[in-house]
Amino acid sequence: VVLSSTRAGVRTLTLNRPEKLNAANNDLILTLTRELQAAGADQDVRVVVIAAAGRGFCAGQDLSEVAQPGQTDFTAHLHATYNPLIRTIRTLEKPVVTAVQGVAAGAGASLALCGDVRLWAQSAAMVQVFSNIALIPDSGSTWFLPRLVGYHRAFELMALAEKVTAEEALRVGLCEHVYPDDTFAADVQAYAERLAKRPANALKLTKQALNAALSGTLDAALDEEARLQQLAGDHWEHAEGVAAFREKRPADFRR
Ligand code: LHQ
Repeated sequence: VVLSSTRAGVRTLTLNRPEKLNAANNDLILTLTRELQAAGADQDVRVVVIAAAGRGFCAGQDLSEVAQPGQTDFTAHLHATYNPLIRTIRTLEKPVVTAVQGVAAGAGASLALCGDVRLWAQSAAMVQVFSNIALIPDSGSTWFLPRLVGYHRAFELMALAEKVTAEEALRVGLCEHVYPDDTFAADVQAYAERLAKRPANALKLTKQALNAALSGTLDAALDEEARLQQLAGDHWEHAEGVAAFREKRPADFRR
């Protein structure tokens, strides 16, 4: 259900249930979570890409595998599957790129949004589809979306389940770049390789600082910066960056 490959420090995890637009069943969610944890622990992996096979990115919960309405323990299901997945991505000590090449719906939209970098193909789209089946957005969408587009656009997208095109996504900040469909995989790999050449320890601490800052006060963020800056400054990467600057050469952070 999830394919894994590694090239030039980039681990690509590909959702692989294309006939169902990569709708998420337990197997897919738990396998992806395990693969992310393995990538986090692998010294050779500097960047993780979550990609998808076929014409959809992820259609959210596989609706053919949920129990009859009224008989599902949604709270337990979220705690056991989607919530650990989203937490794993947000706490992974490496950049996670979500490469969205088709429709990202429901929990699949949440997954698309929660990457550190979000790259979309021209034909990609996001739908906060939950209200179509009279559920509420989950898997982090209620946290991410209003921070990206503001409360009101988030509410409208959630209430009406309208498709957001790649053009709008780029304009409003739901993704960082949009690439042509036919070169998408190569463009994603090239972007991820650029990221893989950056200082891994500094990016790890940057992710940690940003995550803390997003849910804290300015005072707390200033304190956290001061704490984490020590960890960055004491690392060999900092010495290499400064030496490279003085010697007027590119820094080599890949050790
Ligand atoms: C699917 C699905 C799907 C199964 C397309 N399941 N087969 C968390 C906790 C617990 C429970 C509930 O949920 C959650 C969080 C959630 O994610 S709730 C939201 C669940 N997802 C949806 O409601 C999305 C349902 N799908 C759609 O609205 C459309 O399929 C989208 C907008 C994703 C794509 O539309 P199209 O491009 O027109 O494709 P399609 O509808 O023709 O789908 C292609 C095939 O994929 C089709 O199968 P078939 O055998 O007819 O070819 C669909 O049945 C299947 N599929 N989504 N979630």
